[in-house]
Amino acid sequence: MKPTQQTSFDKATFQHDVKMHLSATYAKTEETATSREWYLAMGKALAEITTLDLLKTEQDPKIQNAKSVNYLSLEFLIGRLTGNNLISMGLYEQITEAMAELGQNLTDLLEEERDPSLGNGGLGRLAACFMDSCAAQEFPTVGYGLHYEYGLFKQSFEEGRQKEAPDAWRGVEGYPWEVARPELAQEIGFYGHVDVEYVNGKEVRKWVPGMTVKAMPWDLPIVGYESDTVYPLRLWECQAIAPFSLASFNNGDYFEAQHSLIDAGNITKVLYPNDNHEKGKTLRLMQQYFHSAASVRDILRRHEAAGFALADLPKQETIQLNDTHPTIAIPELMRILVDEKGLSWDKAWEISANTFAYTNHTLLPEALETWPESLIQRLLPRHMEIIFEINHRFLQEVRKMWPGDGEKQAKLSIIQEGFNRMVRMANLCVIGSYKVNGVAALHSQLVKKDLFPEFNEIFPGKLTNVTNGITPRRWLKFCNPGLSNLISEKIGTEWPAKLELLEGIAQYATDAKFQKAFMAVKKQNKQRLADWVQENMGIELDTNAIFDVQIKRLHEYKRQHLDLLHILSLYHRIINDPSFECTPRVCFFAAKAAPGYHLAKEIIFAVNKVAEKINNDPRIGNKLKVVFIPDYRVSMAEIIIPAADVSQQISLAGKEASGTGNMKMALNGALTIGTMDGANVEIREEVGEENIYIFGLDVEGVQALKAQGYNPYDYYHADPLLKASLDLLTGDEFTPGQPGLLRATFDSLLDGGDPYLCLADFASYVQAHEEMGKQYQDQAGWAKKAILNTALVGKFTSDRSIRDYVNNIWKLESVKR
Ligand code: KOT
Repeated sequence: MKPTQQTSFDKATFQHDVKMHLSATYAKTEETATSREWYLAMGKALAEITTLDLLKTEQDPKIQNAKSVNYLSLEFLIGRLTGNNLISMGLYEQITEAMAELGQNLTDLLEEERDPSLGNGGLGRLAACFMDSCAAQEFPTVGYGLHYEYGLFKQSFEEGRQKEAPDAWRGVEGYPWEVARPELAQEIGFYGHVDVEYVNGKEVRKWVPGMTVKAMPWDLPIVGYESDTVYPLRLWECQAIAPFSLASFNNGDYFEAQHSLIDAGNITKVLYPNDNHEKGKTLRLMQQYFHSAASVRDILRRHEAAGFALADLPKQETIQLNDTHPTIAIPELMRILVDEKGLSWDKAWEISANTFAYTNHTLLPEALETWPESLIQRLLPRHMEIIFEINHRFLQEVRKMWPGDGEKQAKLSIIQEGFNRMVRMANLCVIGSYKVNGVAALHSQLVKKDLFPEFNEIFPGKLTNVTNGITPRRWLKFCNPGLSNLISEKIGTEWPAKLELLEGIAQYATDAKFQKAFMAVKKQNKQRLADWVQENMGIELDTNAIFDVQIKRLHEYKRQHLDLLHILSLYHRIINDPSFECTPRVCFFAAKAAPGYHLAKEIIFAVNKVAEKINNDPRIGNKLKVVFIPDYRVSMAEIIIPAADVSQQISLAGKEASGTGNMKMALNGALTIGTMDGANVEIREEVGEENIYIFGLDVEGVQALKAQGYNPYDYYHADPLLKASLDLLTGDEFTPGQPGLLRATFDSLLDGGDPYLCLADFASYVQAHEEMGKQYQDQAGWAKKAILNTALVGKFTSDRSIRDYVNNIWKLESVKR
């Protein structure tokens, strides 16, 4: 094992530091401090250790001279840091003891931390897992994101309807793990015009911004697992440049002077709550440019400080774009190289196009970003010129490849023609990057075949796959200590860093003693979740029931309403068919809907209303319960995932790029019921088809059905169980005295055309559930399958994803400290 903090930890010093922070930072004595203040003081004391290691890593010449990856993402859904960092630092036990001696219970203190919810869902969480894996394997990395004042909204339910509240994740006291780096602040411009000068007969164009703000970086420590390596997650906060309009201040117009402050603060005020959907708001583009510009400048600053020539940028740095959200970094780098550094266009392009790489996370048309040309022109006039130039040169290549083919040109052009001309960010990304990857094998195939077939021809070899992964430190070792200990007893303690080793427990899949122990851990985890539900929602659950879980953003393509239809079918059969037997189950949902996504909110309402009725209906008893857990977030996932028996991954085939919740639950011993979509396909390959329940149409089946003309009424009329289930939504069964309240969901599935083919997949979904329910009655058989799921999903460690990026895209070396 590598030397870690563990070896140099001094308990007395640490305890002294905690007490010092309690009094000096939080103005409390040991007697008056609350749990929250103890947590804050402990966090500060720990952060002192990691900040020191962050600076040492940053200043290590080996790191400065090595090639680094810069991960640019508008979202990093990191979750609470304290527990995870303690595990990485190897200090969990020592700190438990140190705090106990101060009269504090570590588990309780960890509960005081608010989740930094600086992301919406899969894309942001992936960025967080990737940071963890880069640090664990010591691949030099800087994560660049935004320091939102408010993270993803807090969700509550009022009469079953979603309500949103702001998420002030830093509290009034600030977040103990973050440290401001004012010496690294940048100035970022917006608006203005382009000046043209002639120097030695050469045209020099220069952007003169009309407004300037300050980008203040805050570093969060990303601690390498069992190593002293700490990389920064650098989050930019927008501030006004001080002194703000001194003139108007002195004129006594205090409020006028405050204006610039308020406007500047707006840019990083709040995370946009859209997942897999782009709304095209000006402030969002400002966020994107602010993030890109500050990050690119910081990268160049580091590069130049280490003494490297600009021409060597691709040798020293790679910039990974997490979807198209930071695409404007491409014209920004070009602008700096050409306008500020005086490089020729060709030289600048060679540097830029060999520095950027782009990850695509979605095929959904509504999520593919386009921005009005007029908006970019106004906000970033020089960038628009550069985009035109990139496009002009690229279209020459297109004409060479497909002479006279106007259609191809129109399709591949960065500019989408029309009354309002739009800039297609994905096209700019593909043209301006040296590699483009999808996030699961199936998704990457579809990227090549359906999304960018012509780009795949014109740039052979550029499009590739890196299957997503999850960090086993947070998603097994930390969140499921029971299972972790059981695994370590059998195969030792190296598995969190080498997840392939889990295969070593496959040999115990049929060992009755191990099966019992495995199921006992699952039972404990189910009890922990049941206790949470009892305490927070007042619903009593039986842990002998199947815990069936669908947790993810609410989106039609993810088909939470198909899950609801199945629940309605169970309700219908339990009540109407005395001979119907089913294994008792608890159906868990957790999901936030984008505040402007009407149907998604209606689906939440429908599930809540159905749950209310079912949970209180004596005819149903313990056979079926439905629990919609409010305010889904990373810390909630850490309780739900270890307790799952069944993992629902039921998106329409071809729509879910990868999914990562599927990996987390399989790793924690849940059996997947899922479609042939995203990474489900690869999970099936790993665990074997007898250990997963696959149902529904595959991508070809979907395409064929759509081509033939899909009519949901055909299914509605042909299948009495489906009809009965759907019809339950039209009356007042779940909304007594108020018929029709759940119509929106019903309508979307019939008159609305059922765009995600729920009705087509219903029968095979019900059948898969039946088989699974029967299997659960055979606990030994179930345990075998569950153990094999845990044992065989080692591929999905994000360490492997990162090694794929390193070997196939980033081409960099690990640097041991
Ligand atoms: C959001 C806005 C625009 C474009 C894409 C997104 C997006 C995609 N947000 N989350 N995703 C998910 O990314 C995950 C990580 O790759 C995938 O596992 C998941 O399938 C995507 O839906």
